[in-house]
Amino acid sequence: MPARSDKHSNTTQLPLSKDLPMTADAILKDFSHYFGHMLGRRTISADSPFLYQAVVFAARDRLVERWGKTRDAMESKDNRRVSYLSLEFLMGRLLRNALLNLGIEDETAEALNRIGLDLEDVYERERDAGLGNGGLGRLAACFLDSCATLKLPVLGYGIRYHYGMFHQRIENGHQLEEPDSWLREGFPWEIERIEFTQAIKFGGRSNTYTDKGGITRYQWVDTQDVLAIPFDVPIPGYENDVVNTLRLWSAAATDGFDLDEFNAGSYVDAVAAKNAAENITMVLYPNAETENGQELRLRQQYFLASASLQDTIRYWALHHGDDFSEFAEKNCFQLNDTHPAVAVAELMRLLMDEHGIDWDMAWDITRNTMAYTNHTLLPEALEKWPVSMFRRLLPRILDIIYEINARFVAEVSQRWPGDNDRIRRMSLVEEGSEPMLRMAYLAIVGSFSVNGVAALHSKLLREGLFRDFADLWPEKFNNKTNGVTQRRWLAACNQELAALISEKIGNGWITDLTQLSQLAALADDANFQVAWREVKLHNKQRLAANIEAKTGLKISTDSIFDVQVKRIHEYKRQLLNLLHAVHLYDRIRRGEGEQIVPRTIVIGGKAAPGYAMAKNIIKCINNVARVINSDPMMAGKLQLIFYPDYNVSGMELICPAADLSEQISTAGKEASGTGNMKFMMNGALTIGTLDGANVEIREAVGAENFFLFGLTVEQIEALRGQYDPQVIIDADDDFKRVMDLLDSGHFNRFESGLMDGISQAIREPADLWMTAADFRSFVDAQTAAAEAYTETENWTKMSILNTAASGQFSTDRTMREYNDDIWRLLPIELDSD
Ligand code: 26Q
Repeated sequence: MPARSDKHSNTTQLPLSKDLPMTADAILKDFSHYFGHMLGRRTISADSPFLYQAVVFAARDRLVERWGKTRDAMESKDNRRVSYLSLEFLMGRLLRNALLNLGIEDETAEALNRIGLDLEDVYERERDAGLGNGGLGRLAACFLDSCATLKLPVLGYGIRYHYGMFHQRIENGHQLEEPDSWLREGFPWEIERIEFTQAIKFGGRSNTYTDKGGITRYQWVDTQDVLAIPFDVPIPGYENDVVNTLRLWSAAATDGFDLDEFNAGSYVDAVAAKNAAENITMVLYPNAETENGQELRLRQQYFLASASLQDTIRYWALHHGDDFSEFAEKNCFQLNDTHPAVAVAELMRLLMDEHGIDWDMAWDITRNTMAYTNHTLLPEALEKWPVSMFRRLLPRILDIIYEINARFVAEVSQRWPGDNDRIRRMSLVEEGSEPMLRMAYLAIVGSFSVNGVAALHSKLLREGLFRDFADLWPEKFNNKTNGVTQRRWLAACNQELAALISEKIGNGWITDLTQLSQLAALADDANFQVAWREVKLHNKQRLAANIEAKTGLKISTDSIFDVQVKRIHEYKRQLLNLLHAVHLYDRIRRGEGEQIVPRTIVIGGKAAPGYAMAKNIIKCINNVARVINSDPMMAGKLQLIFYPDYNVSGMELICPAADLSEQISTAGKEASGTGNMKFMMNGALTIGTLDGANVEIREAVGAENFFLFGLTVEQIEALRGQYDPQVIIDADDDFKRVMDLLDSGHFNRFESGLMDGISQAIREPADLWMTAADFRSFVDAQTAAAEAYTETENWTKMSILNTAASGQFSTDRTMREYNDDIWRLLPIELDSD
């Protein structure tokens, strides 16, 4: 390859040697080199972390070659690119996915086989990269996989937290949080790029001066700077030689960090103070949507936004110097919720203060590059920051937000003269004793696109939460229904089903999931049904073994696997699921055991450490589980399992094994859901409300293949104010018995008062989640599901039809829609194409 140079930089490139072969021989040779020479180990024992690391290095070499070629292809074209800004990337394990996408899973397994090792054991050695809380973070990870597969030039920007999502341990039924030191044995996928380090400003004050041309300019001075060091993770596309990048920023103190200021005390204290800087990327906030206002969290947000924007501008300057006239045509920043929304003001600052651009042009550029995705309908979850905190931490950014707001308010009053109420509602600053900045409004005002994540959610955003803004700028608002990547969520995690499907319809579905619709023609085929059931049984056996290893409980694979796994939150209504479990327990105890279809209820998920009600729900589930699982009357009929430390790897075992997927949130509260899609793809039937993407799932698969229950959004809203749960309970014998059992102390013999909180929550007329309102229709839908399960052939048919109808829930489709409507990117063209 010829050395290449650039207009604004004088770099040349090291020519790469010949491509590494993708054979078992070559992989074994590289593995041996890394294990023996680089890591300096001789003893091969199955549980050594170095084995795993050496396998990764052998795979990474092959990724690095393709990575370089992808970068060359992008740089030679100067095409438009997208930066996906997200505080969370919930990647999980990377090895199986990388080998699958590189097309060398068999070769690697063969190489390891020759030295008596099992690739599956090596996979198990990898720790989850748990850099996210749940849906929003996992969505970002699925997006990266699909963008690389579609060859879209999308760069993920995130934070390299030292501690990811906490590990959940259950002790006496309580959740205990343990730190996730996922980096302790190293993260062999990453490459540190110290050459792209950026300095991030905090504190200080904003200062004006007059430049040579007599123009007033602003400077942010006397700051305490923190360094942002990027670590790159390769993101391979599926068998297409594209490797995209996830760039994760890590904080470090500057060399001269504050030594002057702290020298007054002592040198050792001053050096210790460096810790404060490095704290920024220490830990992922494991928050519930509603916990807000922590200063360190705001530092994280600004740190990510500033580092990523500076990195983009650094790259821009390589090719364009200080000419920003085409910047907006060539760049787009997708904001994953409001978490990085401060980027709107930071881009303004960089363009004006550091590159001398005037307000109007800077604003034009900003508004044409930023796009915002909303992920919540809960009004209390909208991010707000105290103005006072901004003034202290980010004074120059606050100036800019005030100026954006002044101009925006002028625009609103021109459109609706005298409508002061509207101005107060729409202002970026919420007035009050402690004035607050409304980050969602900043994101809307500063973006050219605002999208929701499911059809219903986007409609409710336009008509409810963001109605004033949709009146002003209807063209900004759009929907992009979420998806999941079928490479991880079917091909990799359910290899037996994947093989069965490919045997019948070929493997085109791996890159075109709509091809699964061809399975519908086989839904009645008796032989195919037998094979389909056999795969499900194997997956249930695999999960049963995993549950036994984790909890010591043996579960029956003949029973319906009825699964609800997701973060614990009142709106997701794990409590409703628990009420049903208690109802089944009560029916069996009152002698209806013969009529009960054997069922194993699995509930898993983490509670935010500060969310007392969610933690109490976990404790109550565990208490009820202990009573049910130790009652001989329940044997062979009913089991209740709390799955501890639910995470991405857990879901990879759970979703292939599920028969019934619980998607039971209060209508109008779950923005989309993505677990619902993973279950459907793997042949589970859904029991669910008309909420989030459930609506589209039901439309796709047909009402007859979906167990619908519960009030609609409209009915929920109509009921508010006159909701009386006690009347509902009193009118329903089954419900009354369930509540009596909860209140009697039956599940908390030596823990008096334990159930009071949840019992009161269910009886509370102001209960936002209206659990009692949906009890009866939920129980009826569960009965219908159980009956349907006993008709084995028809159940199998419905299961096949669910997989067959899941084609539209691929993130490949989602990414195409983002690209058609928002990003408008051209695919990367490799030399080999
Ligand atoms: C807030 C304040 C302080 C610190 C952290 C946070 C915080 C962190 C994570 C707030 C929200 C989140 C995560 C939200 C989330 O996962 N939302 C889910 O996004 C999915 C992808 O679009 C949807 O499918 C789910 O419906 C939605 O709940």
